Amino acid sequence: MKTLGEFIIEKQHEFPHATGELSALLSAIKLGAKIINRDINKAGLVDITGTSGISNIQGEMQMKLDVFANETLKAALEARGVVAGIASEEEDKLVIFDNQKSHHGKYVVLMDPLDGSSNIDVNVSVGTIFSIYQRVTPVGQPIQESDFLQPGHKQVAAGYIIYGSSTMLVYSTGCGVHAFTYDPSIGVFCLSHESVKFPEKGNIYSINEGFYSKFPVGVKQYIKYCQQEDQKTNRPYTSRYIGSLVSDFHRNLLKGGIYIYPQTAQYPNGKLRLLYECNPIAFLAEQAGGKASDGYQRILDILPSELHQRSPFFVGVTQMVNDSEQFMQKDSQ
Ligand code: P6P
Repeated sequence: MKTLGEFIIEKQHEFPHATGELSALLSAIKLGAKIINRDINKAGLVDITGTSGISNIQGEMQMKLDVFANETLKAALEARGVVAGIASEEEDKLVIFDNQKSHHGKYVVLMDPLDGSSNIDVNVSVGTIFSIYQRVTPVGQPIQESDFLQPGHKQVAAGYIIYGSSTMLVYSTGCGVHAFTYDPSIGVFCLSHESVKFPEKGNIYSINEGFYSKFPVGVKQYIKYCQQEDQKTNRPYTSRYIGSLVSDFHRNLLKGGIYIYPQTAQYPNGKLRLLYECNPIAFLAEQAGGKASDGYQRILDILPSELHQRSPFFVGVTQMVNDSEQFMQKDSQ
């Protein structure tokens, strides 16, 4: 059994110039994940729409789990002194870590602390998504938005934690995708899937078909393609949609599939956030031999213009993303 901590250090030693700062950062995320996991498992006791009515030992009322997850990860990252600041779905603006040590941190982190949190009150799995960059402004000065508005291919590392039937941490530093399963009896993440790759072919498609009438024609045509009978290409595919990006992506990564959240009438630029949902998942997808686009261009090449901008998202088995792009591009001609 190899723990996440051992694996991180082992991988660090493969980089002669590694200073251990990224290892410290990943360990902070590991700590945050353990704390969030503990409270998610008590979710039945916490009224996620507000406070639980239960006060903790400091006499503070328990807070909504996604706010709790955000505060937990912020505190863990700030304490390590290697992160200069963060951007989060739970924060309108970027958060500069004000302590002296963090001013010299060379990394910034973007995160969705608890994606799919609306599923918690129906006991459906949810996730934390994180994305790590080296800052572009000089170390020692306060970070700026430009440190965060980098194209996704500049990511140093990315990953997610999925709080499901088991809790797993899945990440990549650009040398493959590795997955660790949490063993609560000893409080460690153990390596369970090394160098995860998408299957060559997939037959699962994940999309909220309730919005079918609002989808672009190319998406409608691709859905019909997935539903057609064709033995040679193993169609019809299976429709699976949990409504939690991390859960849908994780299943499709292991079993082979595509997840699509396209532009709709309600979300003309797509619903998912480019910086802390699409980019980290796209980074993992490519590291696992898959593909991620907005239907037309590579997600990781998009130059962001604002922290919370949205993007249409097509991610999964390369062949399946290619097929969907063909319908999108034919439709736009
Ligand atoms: P819809 C959760 O709110 C989320 O951001 C993703 O995790 C999920 O895939 C998607 O939105 C679900 O959106 O519109 O299908 O409920």
